[in-house]
Amino acid sequence: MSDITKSAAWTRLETAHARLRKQRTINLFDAAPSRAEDFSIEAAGLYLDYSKNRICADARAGLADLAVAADLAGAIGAMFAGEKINSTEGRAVLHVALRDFSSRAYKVGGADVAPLVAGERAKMKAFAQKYEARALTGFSGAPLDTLVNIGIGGSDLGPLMAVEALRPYWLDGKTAHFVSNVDGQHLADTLEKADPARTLFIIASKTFTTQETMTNAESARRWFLENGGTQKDIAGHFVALSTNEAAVREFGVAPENMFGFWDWVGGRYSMWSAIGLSIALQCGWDAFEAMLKGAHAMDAHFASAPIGENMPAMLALVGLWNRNFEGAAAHAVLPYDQHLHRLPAYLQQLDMESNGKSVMKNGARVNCATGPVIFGEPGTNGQHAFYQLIHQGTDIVSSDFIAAANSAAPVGDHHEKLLANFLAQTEALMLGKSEADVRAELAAGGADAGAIDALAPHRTFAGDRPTNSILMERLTPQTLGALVALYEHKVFCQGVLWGVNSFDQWGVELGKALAKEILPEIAGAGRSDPPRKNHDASTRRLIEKINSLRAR
Ligand code: G6Q
Repeated sequence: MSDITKSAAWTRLETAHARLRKQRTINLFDAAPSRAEDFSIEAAGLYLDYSKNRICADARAGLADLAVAADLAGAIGAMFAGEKINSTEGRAVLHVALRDFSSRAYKVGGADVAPLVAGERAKMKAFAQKYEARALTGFSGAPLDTLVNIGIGGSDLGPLMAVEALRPYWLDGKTAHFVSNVDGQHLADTLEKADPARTLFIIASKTFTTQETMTNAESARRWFLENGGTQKDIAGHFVALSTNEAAVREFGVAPENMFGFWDWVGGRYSMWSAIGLSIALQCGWDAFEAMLKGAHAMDAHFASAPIGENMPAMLALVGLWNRNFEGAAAHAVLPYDQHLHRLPAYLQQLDMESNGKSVMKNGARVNCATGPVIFGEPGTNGQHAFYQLIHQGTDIVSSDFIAAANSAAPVGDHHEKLLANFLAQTEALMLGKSEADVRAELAAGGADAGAIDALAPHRTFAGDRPTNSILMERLTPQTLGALVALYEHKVFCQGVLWGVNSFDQWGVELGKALAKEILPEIAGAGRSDPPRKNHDASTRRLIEKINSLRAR
């Protein structure tokens, strides 16, 4: 690992940027007639067009040099080889093993983990098939057909996003709910709709110690016991997804109802493991397996394609260009697909928890900006909300536009309109609108000179706002798997380039510890005269205020 800002490639990129910043992106198309083709990549059922970013062939060559300087190819090899690349936690990072159905070995500490993966997958498959066949019955003898997944962060966002994305694949008569927030309203609102006799609770927690999840799990168990279930019925209504067998047993879930995974599966990379059980139950095993295979197709491309033709690597490099050279501190994810409405939230965690770091693996401070702020909403909704800032704000925001050419639910000409918007936005963001064009348009509309002078600055768009377009034939389990794997590898590549560890999350751990410390100071259930700790004056006063409001 080296500091890329000290490399010759970085200097080359600075020179390229000084030249490019005076140019219009559209002029790069005039200079290179095959640009749209040259600046696009097709892999695993996805098509990426990155030609609407302000980079030229020389800048792209500089980015490829940067990948060499950071030994990106070596890092990809190290990940697939099971090396302990999560250095601060001493762990391998092998989510790619979870979606490989070949006989390839994945070694962790010398032992092949592929048979473990296959064994757990077989157990999940048998369970999912029983659920699909309505052969899992509850305490009344009725089939279980409602699942409540209790988990948070990596044990919630991926499965929830995928279940929403695969709505057309939902099995008849099945319902899935996701409870994550420790705010009791989340659980209460969910259980209001649930019939205990038909409900399967899935307690999803890698550590099985997370405060929010364990609190929700205990309250769910209490609700179950107060609403017709008995202690002996728990075995048939509660399953656990975890790496912590002892804690699962202590909670009261029998080992046969536990689906395991391993420390080399990071929380935010875990939807392919047992953590994805809710996807397999709600959408069927075949859809879950197809999603894994779609991700594997992207893995195979990622592991073998040269950097210049490698979709995740190029998405990462272009993202780095926008972040470090164009100064884009925020990146929007804009799926033109309602079923992908949780994708921005999912990617927020994937990207910001992975690369929201300011020291390199060797402990030295980074010398350039790292992960951007990720946000987004489905198009076209976002167009009527925050796109204004992307078009005309003072900051550069880069964006990914994602669409399927065909709809899973064609209604009239809705999809054509959706696609027209998808295309119009990226074109407008690149082209902008010159003041001369605005003036001509106003004049043609009959505006007088005074009105033209007053309005022209407001209606002028600078353009050159960088965008990527990601297109697929349709959103299926395969293309969803490929899309998520694309982003996982993009984030990995950027982490390698910036020299940070993308696989730890000390900020999350801090939050977990702090909330536990402060809990005894909140007046509530059986607590009075709470102890005072050495807080700052603002926090102390807020605690007093909360406690006095709760005492009324
Ligand atoms: C993910 C993070 C974090 C984690 C949650 C839930 O990479 O580590 O989001 O997934 O804190 O943790 P548990 O699964 O252990 O409950």
